[in-house]
Amino acid sequence: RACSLFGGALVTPEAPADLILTTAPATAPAAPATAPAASATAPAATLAASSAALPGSAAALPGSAAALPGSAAALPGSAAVPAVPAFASGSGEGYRLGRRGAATVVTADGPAGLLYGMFEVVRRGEAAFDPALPGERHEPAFGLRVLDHWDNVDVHPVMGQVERGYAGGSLFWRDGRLRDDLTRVGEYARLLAASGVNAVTVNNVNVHAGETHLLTDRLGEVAAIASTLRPYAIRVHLAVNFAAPVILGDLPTADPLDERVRRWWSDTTDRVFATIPDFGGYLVKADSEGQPGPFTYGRTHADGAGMLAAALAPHGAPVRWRAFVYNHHQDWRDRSTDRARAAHDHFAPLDGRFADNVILQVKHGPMDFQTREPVSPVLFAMPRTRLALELQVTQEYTGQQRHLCYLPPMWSGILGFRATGDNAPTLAAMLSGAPGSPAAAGSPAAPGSPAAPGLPAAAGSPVVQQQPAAAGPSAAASGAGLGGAASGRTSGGGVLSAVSNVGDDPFWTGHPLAQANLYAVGRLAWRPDRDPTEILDEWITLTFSDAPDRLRRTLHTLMDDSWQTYEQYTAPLGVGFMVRPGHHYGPDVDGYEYTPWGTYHFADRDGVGVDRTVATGTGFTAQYPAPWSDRYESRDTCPDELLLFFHHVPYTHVLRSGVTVIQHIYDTRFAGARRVAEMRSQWREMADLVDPAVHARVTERLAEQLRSAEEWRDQVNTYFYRKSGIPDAKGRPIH
Ligand code: GCW
Repeated sequence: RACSLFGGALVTPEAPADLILTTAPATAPAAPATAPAASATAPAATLAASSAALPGSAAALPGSAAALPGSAAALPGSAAVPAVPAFASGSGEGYRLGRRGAATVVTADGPAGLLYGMFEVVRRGEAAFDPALPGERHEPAFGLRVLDHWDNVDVHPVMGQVERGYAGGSLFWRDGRLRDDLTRVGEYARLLAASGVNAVTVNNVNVHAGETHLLTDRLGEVAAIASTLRPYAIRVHLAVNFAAPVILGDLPTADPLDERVRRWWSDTTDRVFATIPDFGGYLVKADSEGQPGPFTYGRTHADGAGMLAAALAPHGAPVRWRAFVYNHHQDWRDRSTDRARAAHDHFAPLDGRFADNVILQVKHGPMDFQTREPVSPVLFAMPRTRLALELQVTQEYTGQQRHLCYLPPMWSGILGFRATGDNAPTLAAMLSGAPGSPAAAGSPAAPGSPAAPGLPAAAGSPVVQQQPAAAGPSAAASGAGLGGAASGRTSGGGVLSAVSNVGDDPFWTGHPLAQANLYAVGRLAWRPDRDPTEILDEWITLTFSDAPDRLRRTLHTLMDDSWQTYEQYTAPLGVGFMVRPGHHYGPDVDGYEYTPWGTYHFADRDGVGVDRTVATGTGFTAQYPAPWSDRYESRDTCPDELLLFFHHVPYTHVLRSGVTVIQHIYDTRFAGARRVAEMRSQWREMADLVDPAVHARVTERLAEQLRSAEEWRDQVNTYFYRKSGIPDAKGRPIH
């Protein structure tokens, strides 16, 4: 039961066609319709198709017999599916949904579109069979929608089987080898396809010894995963070790300009494609946190990425090269080094020097997946480079799936950010080439929007426009292949990547409600302008079949603002971190203050925050284009929720809300912890409406969230009271 989240029961067989799935315009007469089944537990009604009504579709449906529960009987001929359907990432995924005669018809651009169209029908349930159903075209905004697993093959002594994994072990690997039984991987594929994801990276970007071999002698294990994912139009990607030619190839060097090295990569890559013809591409973390890279040989990242791109180009596949490069041996005494600057300092000068099939993958913020960060300036600094946005679904810094934290409101603010002015294209539009992103015109959107509770939107700054466009993203956004024009911005497609939050936990994600984050990331990759609340509503419908209004309302109450609640009791006003070093769970205000990682808050007796201004600080604000460079530079225009990211201010600095920084710290810590206590009682009342196992797991997590929120509240408040000597104006207990 816990396994059937957003796929769910869907089919009743052996009826005439109410539903036609086709890859070509349905020219054959539709079969007579029957009334949709009115069963509440099988909302998708009858799913049936005769071969006469489905020109070409039977052969085209990818692995459907095995893949779609209950559909085998309904989809004749699917046994003839070729072993490797011709999926190009991002191609053939669009479809039109509408009525034809008495049937609902999905007319897909290709095999993958059939699959996505079918899931759309499942999502809509009865409504998909409404005779008045309007015709609609659907296409993904992002052509490559990939989940990166930080899964280790061998259990890592510190990080375990899954680095930053909070949902048990890996779905793929166990104790140093591929799992014998990949049934769960197949179910995962269905779950991902239902959300719209089309690629998975099967191993950690920190590529240790065991994972390094996946590229060569252990490639069979990757091929087995690829076969399991393939029926759901999901391709496999591999994180590779830059030093592989030395480790695996017995070469004395991994220098990207050395001919032997280049040949090794090219031969090795040819073998990968001979084994897995629809292999998706490589992912590389180089010269970062101890991983090897081109710097060892005095080469640039463009050289390093170019070598892999050359090996992949004949196969039409990309290398995703991560921009997460910074000095992790920083000296806290050296105030001139600023980790936030690092990615831009390293990569912006290389704009225009990356090969066509290199995709530079950029974390959404300049630091590291904090609860609140501005959008990374790298995303606006490289017009001649294909860029991917990297989000983190796994909740490393947002409560580790013990805390309830629905992340799409954060992602929505990022995707809707307009860097170059209030009427400029959104980030999503820039990256995907899709013109239709949040609000074509109107109020500005800002990173870090919406404003945190207690903080009004800054004048002339952060209000996210989240109203969905009337139709899906335009045809220009249809995912083109990856081998085309130099810029992902103009060729259409684009890449949205996200670090997965899934493991072998029976609920997939540890916290059962964290499944909503996984679902939403796929949905936002199709339509970045969708309202997070609406996506949550969709997830509730699919997950809690028959959800009565009381449950639906409570889930919204618990989840809609849970990211802001988390922010309220953790690090204030965008300053970040303050977590326990190493595992990153729970409060430790000075935990990183004197470490080499470059993650400081600089609190002293007078004030707190990092001065990143041009005038007196590290100059980071200048990495943004106008007008945001100016807005961030000035305390008066910097959005309050990011104030301490950009400025060091006195505790008595008055925020737009009218309260001082110190009073804001106290007020929001108390409010956040209080809110968690309410959440716990609200959930308790759902006991009769939810599966007991799910209810029990969420109850246990909320108890821990409350304990932890109170710990955060008390440590942060006490710390700042001791530093500032300024008491809480409301006289509440501070220790
Ligand atoms: O946030 C940091 C994590 C590391 C991770 C790294 C990265 C996979 O703490 O565990 O390594 O980011 O993104 O490469």
